[in-house]
Order: sequence, then C-alpha cells, then structure tokens
Amino acid sequence: MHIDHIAIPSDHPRAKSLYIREMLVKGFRRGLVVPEGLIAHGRGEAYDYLIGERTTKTAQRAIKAAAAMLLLSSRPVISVNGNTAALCPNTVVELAKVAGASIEVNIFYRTEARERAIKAELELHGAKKVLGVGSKASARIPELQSERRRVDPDGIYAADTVLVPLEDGDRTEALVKMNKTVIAIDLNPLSRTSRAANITIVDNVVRAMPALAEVARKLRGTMSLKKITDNFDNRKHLQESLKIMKGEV
Ligand code: PTJ
Repeated sequence: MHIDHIAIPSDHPRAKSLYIREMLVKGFRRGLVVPEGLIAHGRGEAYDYLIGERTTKTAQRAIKAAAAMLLLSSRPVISVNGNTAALCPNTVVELAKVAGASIEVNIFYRTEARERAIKAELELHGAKKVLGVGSKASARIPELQSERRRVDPDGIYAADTVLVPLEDGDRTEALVKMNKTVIAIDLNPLSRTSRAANITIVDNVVRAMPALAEVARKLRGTMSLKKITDNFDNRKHLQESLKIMKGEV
C-alpha cells in the first residue's frame, strides 16, 4: 500500500496495523480526526495487540447480540465521531441501511467544521441523511457536561437504541440513565463505557462494524432475535475478553 509519504511493504509483519494507523493520520490531515483521537487510537492498538488483532469467539457473540438488538429496535441510531468516520465510513452506512438505523454525528471535541467534514465523509460513502450537525443538535442529554450532550431531537434524543463506537464513559452512563439501550464498540474491556453499556463489542471498530452489517443482514427477518439478546451476558463477555488478554485462555 502506498501512503502519501511512505510505502508500507505488504509483507511487513505489522502491515495491517500500520495501514489502520495511516487511515487515522489521513483522517487527521483531512480534518475528521482530532489529535486526541490519535492518542485514543494508540490505546486501542495496545488492547488490540493483547486480544490478538482478531474478532474473538466471545466478540462474535456480542456482535450477534448487537445486530439482533438493532433489528429489534424501533428507533436505532449509530453515533459517529471522528475516528469512526476515518476508519469505517462505508460500513457505518451499510449497517444503517441493513438495520434501518439513523446516523448522527456526535463528537466530544465539537466544532461545526468537523461536524460538517464527518457528515460529508459519510455522504461520500452513500449516507442519505446525517443527523446532529450544527443547529440540528438542539436537544440536550441531561446531567452531561461535555459537548456530547448536544444531540438531535430526531436522532439520539428519541432513540431506543444507540450504537456508540469509541466512546467516553460519561455519555454511555447518561444514555443508560435515559433508559436507552447502549451498544458500545470498545477494545478496552475495563473502560466505564464497556461496563456501563448493555452490549459491548470488545473488538476493533474496523472489524466489528463490517461484521455487524453482515450479521444484521443474515438475521433480518428471523424469529429468534429476542432469544439472542436475552441470552447475551455483557459481564461474562467482558470477563472472557480480559482473560484472553491476560493469556489465561
Ligand atoms: O471525534 P471526537 O471529538 O468525538 O473524539 C473522539 C475520541 C476518541 C478522541 C474521544 O471519544 C475520546 O477521548 O475517547 P477515549 O475516552 O479516549 O476512549 C476511546 C476508547 O476507544 C478507548 O477505550 C480505546 O481503547 C478505544 N479504542 C480506540 N481505538 C479503537 C477503540 N476501540 C475499538 N476500535 C478502535 N479502533
């Protein structure tokens, strides 16, 4: 693969990880990602390394439960921040279509220029409608002080289920208090987000998002969705992920 300034040899032992890193750097240069997003990615990389840079069996179960939950929901919303827009805009749009979900831009380091850049990136990948940009984010999540409290009244505010890739813990806790079902994608099984969410997919967003779209497509129209969500135990999934990281299984 050729990247602006360097060529990463495809047989480099860390090639995949280096490509993903470059996607973030490109996203940063294009105004999608904040510098803090690069730091957050570095943290994610470390957990990904520990989990073996693969979607584990337990993560596959979480993905199945998350896909079923999205399909069961009447107003599901996918929340998109800078890192997610840089890493997987195409599969966000694909999942939204398959699961009948809305897409909303919601960023921690909020500027209108970034909101618009993220919206444009999603539209470039086929999104027809992107919520939460500029004055559209006129509703407030109670008890939340960060800029993430501003949400679209037709999107996250009214949602029954919110998918939050790469999240900060405060908003997950606030959304759960609002009785929303929260699905998180977070490589850190110890984070507040992971522990507060109803379903946490401990996996890299670059693998989890396409897998979610694929599983949702397979599950669409099947009868067993409620059984799948009822049988999922988030605490167990987090513990199993941690055990894998510690090399205990
Ligand atoms: O675009 P903005 O303004 O909303 O800012 C986005 C960041 C990511 C900077 C912001 O949400 C933030 O500060 O996040 P945190 O609190 O650092 O949390 C990010 C979490 O995502 C950490 O637990 C990381 O381990 C995890 N993470 C990082 N990269 C990935 C990841 N999880 C899944 N896939 C990744 N690629």
